[in-house]
Amino acid sequence: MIDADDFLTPLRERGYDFFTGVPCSFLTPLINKVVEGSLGGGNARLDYVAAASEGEAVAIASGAWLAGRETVVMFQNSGLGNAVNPLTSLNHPFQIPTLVVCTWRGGPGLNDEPQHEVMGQITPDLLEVIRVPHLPFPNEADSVDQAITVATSYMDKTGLPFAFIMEKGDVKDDGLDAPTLPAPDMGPVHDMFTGGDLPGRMKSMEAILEVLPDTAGIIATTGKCGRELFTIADREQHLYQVGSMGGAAGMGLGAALNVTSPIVVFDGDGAALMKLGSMATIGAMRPENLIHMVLDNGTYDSTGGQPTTAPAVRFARVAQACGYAAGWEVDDLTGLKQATAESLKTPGPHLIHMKIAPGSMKELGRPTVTPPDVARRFREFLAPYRKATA
Ligand SMILES: Cc1ncc(C[n+]2csc(CCOP(=O)(O)OP(=O)(O)O)c2C)c(N)n1
Repeated sequence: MIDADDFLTPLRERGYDFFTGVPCSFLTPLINKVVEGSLGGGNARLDYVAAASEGEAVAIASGAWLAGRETVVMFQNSGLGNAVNPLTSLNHPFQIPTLVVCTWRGGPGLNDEPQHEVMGQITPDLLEVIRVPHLPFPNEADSVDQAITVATSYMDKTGLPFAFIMEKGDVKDDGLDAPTLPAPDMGPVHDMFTGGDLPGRMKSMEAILEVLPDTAGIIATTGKCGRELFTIADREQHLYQVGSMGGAAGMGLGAALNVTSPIVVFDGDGAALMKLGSMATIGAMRPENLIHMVLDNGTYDSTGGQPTTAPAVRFARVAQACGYAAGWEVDDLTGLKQATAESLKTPGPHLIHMKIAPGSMKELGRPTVTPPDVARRFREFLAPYRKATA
């Protein structure tokens, strides 16, 4: 058994000071110490984002890495299932590393709850299947450095995640309580819907690009959105998020928290619905430089136009209820440009709900630049705008 600081101090010395995740009772002593550090107490200068799901945590950490941070994602092995999609379709293709601390409920010798039985039996195997190498969490003070060295050298060499599997009692419980987050004020929603003919996704993105400054980083959701953005222009400030559907908002949050330049997320309605919890995380963390655009065609356009449930959803009002600074409801290019310009001028986070027509050009290209190159050039693009970390 080690103290939380036995692990956190050497981690911080190697630059790992951005944490996110979802709690597990086995993680309590570690996570509470991180939360305390993120709020300025004890082991100060750690950042912690309380994610709504483990998959979102992986996306947030990826965004933070793009903004220059070294990251740790902590969760229960139940949540490893939630994280499989981004670990395999975001970290792997883009070669984005993160140190995973995954607990082992239902592990050997534990008479645990029935819901942990299967995952308890397969946790190490599942990590191997998804190609995340792992070691037992270092639970003796003199084994911590060596374990961190193995993990970091693997991540440095491959650009891929590495996991520690934490068992019950690995970290001493010092009875620290984690404080709750403050409730943000509710911002306005500007209803600028006109009910006229809807422009398509491409025309809408072109209109937004006319307004955005060159300092803005843009993260485009999976499917045709990224492909269309690439077709309009391939620039270092564009990140085409192939895979990890629903992860664009989390990635945008992780990036926005760590840079001063505007971060703009081009989300789809289907993708936004898949990880709607991200809106609560964004509202709570309140990055002023984040503009979350939901390009809502009411369909899963990229997979053949099946209906989404978005016609029932006023995304800007959901965002408002989640604590965004402002929401905008637009359905024409004039309103879209105006909402974008206003969002750049006033502190966010902003959600712009843009209704668009389904469909895209017939011969749509795919990014010819590889995901690892896209990630690295985006990271370099953001480098001059990194916030100073203590
Ligand atoms: C986790 C996951 N589920 C399903 C898919 C398949 N898929 C790729 S794009 C897409 C549609 C996305 O819809 P939306 O976000 O509304 O964007 P649009 O295609 O309309 O631009 C789907 C279902 C996927 N890539 N990942």
